[in-house]
Order: sequence, then structure tokens, then C-alpha cells
Amino acid sequence: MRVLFLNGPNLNLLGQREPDVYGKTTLSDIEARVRGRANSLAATVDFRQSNHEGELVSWIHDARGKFDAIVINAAAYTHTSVALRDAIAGVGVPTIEIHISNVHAREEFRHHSVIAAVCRGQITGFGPFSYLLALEAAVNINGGREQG
Ligand code: CA2
Repeated sequence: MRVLFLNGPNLNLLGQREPDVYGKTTLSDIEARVRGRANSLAATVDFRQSNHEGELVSWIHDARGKFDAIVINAAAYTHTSVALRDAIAGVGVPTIEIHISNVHAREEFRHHSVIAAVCRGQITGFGPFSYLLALEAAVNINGGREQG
């Protein structure tokens, strides 16, 4: 079970700016938690961040045949990127959309996700725990089981 975690623009600033909205946990902290949980689920994880739309598109393309699921926090590109939507739709790897904040409780422009319709589901508003919920969902949709 191989899961590719993709993080979009500005998520490298997590824990350093706007702690009232996004909390004090850094992206590295989140990665460590995901890796810990992945171990007990016998899953392997690749965890990446980019501020560049095209790089995210290329990573989605490259996931074909290498990963069983993609978990993506597309950040602001969630609301704008037809390119990410087309990549997710085209690659055929089940993809889970996640957000740290509850996008539906925020500004109206965050209520619409361009990628939601081509994802298996959306997890939003659980803080860093959204990443762990998505890992569980990724294993579940692939028929995985916890060891032990
Ligand atoms: O809640 C989420 O996970 C978001 O994907 C975060 C995006 C936002 O555009 C989405 O609407 C919801 C923003 C990520 C930027 O993260 C920052 C963290 C610290 C300081 C500044 C930005």
C-alpha cells in the first residue's frame, strides 16, 4: 500500500505564520505523524510540498503505477486549478482531497473546490488530523488492513 501525499502552495509556512487559522504544527510535524501511523498500517508514504502548480501536476502524472492512492491538500489551487483537476481525472489513481481548516466555514471563495468532483472524497476541518483521517481512508479504499 503506497500513498503519495501532495501539499500545495504556502503549506511550507505551516506553524510559522497565521497560527490562529492553521495552528502551530509544522508540515514536518504532520509528516512525522503520518509516517508513524503508516507504519502500523503497513503503508509506505511519500510526502511532498510544492509552490508550483506544474510540479504538482507532474507528480500526479508520475503517480500512475507507483502509488495506490494520492492524498492532496492543494491549498489555494483547490479553488482555481483546472490543471490539477484534469491531472487527477486523467491519472486514474484514487485521490482524496484534504484541508486543515474547514473551508466551508471560511470565505465564500473557499467553498468551491475545482478538484472535489474528481476525488473519491473530501476531508476538511480537522486540523493536522485531516492527514491521518485521509491515510485511513486511502488504506480503506484499497482494501488494506491494520497489522497485529
Ligand atoms: O485548510 C487548508 O488546508 C487549505 O487548503 C489551506 C490553504 C487555503 O488556501 C485553502 O483554502 C484551505 C492555504 C495554505 C496556506 O497555509 C499557510 C500557512 C501558514 C501561513 C500562511 C499560509
